[in-house]
Amino acid sequence: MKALLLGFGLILMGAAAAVAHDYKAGAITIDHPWAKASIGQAKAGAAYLVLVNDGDAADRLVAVKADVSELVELHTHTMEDGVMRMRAVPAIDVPAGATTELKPGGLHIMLLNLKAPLVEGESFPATLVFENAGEVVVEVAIEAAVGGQHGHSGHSHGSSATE
Ligand SMILES: [Cu+2]
Repeated sequence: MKALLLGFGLILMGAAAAVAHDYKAGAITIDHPWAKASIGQAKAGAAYLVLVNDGDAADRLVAVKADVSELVELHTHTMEDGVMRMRAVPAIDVPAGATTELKPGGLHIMLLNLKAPLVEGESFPATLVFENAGEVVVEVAIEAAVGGQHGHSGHSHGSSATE
């Protein structure tokens, strides 16, 4: 019930700014998958979403499949010697009873070698693969890349996917 009310609230709040949308995979709610619109001919993009695990068991997001790019990786940001760096992670933990947020400057879904620029206002399907909950297809909304000081706009990794 609480989750239902929360979801309703998010819909009300999101109505003006963006289309709120969420999906279910077992006990996991996937809230508002979105990706940054491409700037120019950038070959890399990033997608974000919120994972709410209402279940009693931990799960893990182990892969994401999407046709918009040749490669899709799970990434995190770490601070090394005062410099923000990205690195690929094998999975993203989704602890029981917790909310895991993928957001600019943190965990994200990396889209490498985009086949075409991501256009604001459009969307694309992506398949999330959970270790326990299985696969779920979500529609990723492409939104304006606001706030150029964080996320991926500060550094390029289009040609160095293994960094
Ligand atoms: Cu990345």
